[in-house]
Amino acid sequence: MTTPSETNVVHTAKDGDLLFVTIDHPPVNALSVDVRRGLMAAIDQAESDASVKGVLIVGAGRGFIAGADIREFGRPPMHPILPEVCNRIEACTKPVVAAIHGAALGGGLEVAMAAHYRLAMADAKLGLPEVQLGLLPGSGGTQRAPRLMGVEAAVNLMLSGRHMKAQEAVDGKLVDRLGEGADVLQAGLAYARELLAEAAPVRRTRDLDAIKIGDDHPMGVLDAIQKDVEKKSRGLFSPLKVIEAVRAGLSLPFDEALDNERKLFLQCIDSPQRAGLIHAFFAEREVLKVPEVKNVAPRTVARVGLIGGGTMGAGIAVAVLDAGLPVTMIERDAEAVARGRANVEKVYNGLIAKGRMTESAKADVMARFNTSTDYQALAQADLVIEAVFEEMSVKKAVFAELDRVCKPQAVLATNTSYLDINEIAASVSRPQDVIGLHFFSPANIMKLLEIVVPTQVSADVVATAFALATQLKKVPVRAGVCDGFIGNRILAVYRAAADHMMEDGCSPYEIDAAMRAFGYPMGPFQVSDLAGGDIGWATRKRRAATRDPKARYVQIADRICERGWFGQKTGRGYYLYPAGARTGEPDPEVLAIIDAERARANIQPQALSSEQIVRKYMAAMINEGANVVHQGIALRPLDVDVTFVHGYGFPRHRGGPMKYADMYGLDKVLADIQTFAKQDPLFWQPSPLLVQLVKDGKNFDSLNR
Ligand code: 3H9
Repeated sequence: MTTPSETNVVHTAKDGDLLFVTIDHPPVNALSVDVRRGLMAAIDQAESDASVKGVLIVGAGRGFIAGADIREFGRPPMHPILPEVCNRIEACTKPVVAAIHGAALGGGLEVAMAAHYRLAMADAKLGLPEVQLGLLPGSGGTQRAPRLMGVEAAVNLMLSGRHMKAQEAVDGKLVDRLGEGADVLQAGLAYARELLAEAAPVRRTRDLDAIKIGDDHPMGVLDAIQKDVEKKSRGLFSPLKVIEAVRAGLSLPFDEALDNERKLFLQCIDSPQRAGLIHAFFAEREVLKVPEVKNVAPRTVARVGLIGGGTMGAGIAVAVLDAGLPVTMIERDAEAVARGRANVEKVYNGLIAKGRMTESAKADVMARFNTSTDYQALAQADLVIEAVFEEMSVKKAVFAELDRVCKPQAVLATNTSYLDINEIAASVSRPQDVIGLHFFSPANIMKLLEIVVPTQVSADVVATAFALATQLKKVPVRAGVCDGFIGNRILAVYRAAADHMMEDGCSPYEIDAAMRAFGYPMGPFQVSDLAGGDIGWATRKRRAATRDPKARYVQIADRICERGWFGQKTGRGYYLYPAGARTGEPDPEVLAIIDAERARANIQPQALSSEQIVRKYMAAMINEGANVVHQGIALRPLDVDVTFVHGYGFPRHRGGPMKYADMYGLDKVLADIQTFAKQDPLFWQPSPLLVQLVKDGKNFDSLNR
């Protein structure tokens, strides 16, 4: 007999003396206010019906519950709030069983921990990933997880945000039983009946004692973890709040510990980091929604070809091999083929050395890797990625070969980072098949993939590129054709602003330190030393003839390169790297070069504070970001945000440069630009889009919807 529940997203049904409760709120059963009300009503129903002896909670569809409804954060809370729901479930006087399949994350796992017994199917993913959203588990998770798993395991789960598999959760006592078979409802019903038959008691997690589980010295464990977090989390707010909540819970009565958790949770909710991280979460999903992909089936990609076995080509090969696809790499002669193969093997050998791969796993992967000097080997490839030298004539020669050998419908992709892909496409007989796939180095690690869409490309080729990105576990961003696309085009501008500041009076070390304090893992001059100064130098020389003679050009980098100081690989660049050190030391000779250049350019050096450095750097980035959106190179501001978070080390907790601009205030950004323009009006031209938005009182986010 089915009883209608109070909301249409939580259904209750009776099966003998068991009330089973199904959360049916696609796509991921997020705990929106209707679900929370439904769960409250279901427990009320169980309590008021004397014939009910136990309760079983399951999720419909793909999983149990993916957590609180993230879209509700930042709005006034609606009752019942999730902590109330969890407490109600735990207080139930009849045994409550949670049967978990798929995702049980955040508030989803907190619901399960508030139940009295837990079963997880083999496909379950259990986790408390709130820190990734700038939050802490705020429905009792910081108190119940330590009681079930022990302090150390629970804190590590919360701080890492990782997903645990079912067996690990059983081993770690988070879950009582591994479900058998494939049907969560059947497995859950069987377990619940078994418990009822045994007259299993109500077993409340709150009544367990965290101190008794696992660690003899939980305070010492917390101290050690806190030290580590302070060192590594670079100013993140919520990880320390997690520790604070757990620490307080070890000495406070349970209800007071919950009140304290709520207080800390609300501090996290109010933090700008929460706003930045949640923006990043949704932006990463929105970037997948591009017009070409809507209702268009991608082409099948079963075999991938690759031209070029340099660092980039090899990284792409590894990314494709890791996705389970076979790769055929073309190089110009046997020696280059051997080098390309060695570059690929080097990546896997590194993993073996770290104990993260076995020799036999490597052999399995390498069995899918083929090489040739003959383009004919690509005749059956479904998609070919060119990663050769960045020069139009070289690219066109490669594409002429591809045009000759590739089968009809093969996707022909270029990994160029700057060149005009429309021109490449126009050079072959099938421009509709040509697209840009701009990987970031190291291509097997960096998440960003700019999908550059030339004018003549067919929609199913774009759809194929997005499908491939998902298969490679990349974050794809659609970009239009222009010099540098989204990322490198904006980079060129804020990098120039950094050079201006260096010539005007800041040392590269001050600029790097300011950007690290902002949240970057490295400053721009450290990045330059890591990438190799020679690359930028070659580009500058190539562009010298076309550079606007009126534009400011800082020559410091050229002076450093002329000495053969290309960064880490030569032992010095902006920094000194004695005896192969990876962390650089300031170099007095570099400071002397900078002084000499200031004198040559007739500049009286003026110091800038860290805050002023960040303002100028960000103003340049935001202004060019606005231009890129205005000209349709990026579809929306959020595409710029995702590009910078995943390709350029932009601190994720700030959401991306455009989100940062919204939070800082677009009027303030514009005012900064207008001030800087007094010194250099050519460089600091306010973007028309920025001007318009300020005039209309709108922000970038208004263009994301
Ligand atoms: C929390 O629980 C706080 C509590 O401790 C305290 C509260 C007081 N809410 O990722 P997908 C949407 S914090 C709303 O593409 P997948 C998503 O935007 C929460 N919406 O699927 C997308 O929408 P669209 C802790 C959500 O299969 C659609 O669902 N939980 C939520 O690749 C499909 O998502 C988490 O942090 C949500 N919670 O991955 C888990 N989750 O189709 C966050 C997803 O319009 N979620 N959506 O673009 C995930 O990690 C993944 O979504 C999941 C599925 C692994 C579940």
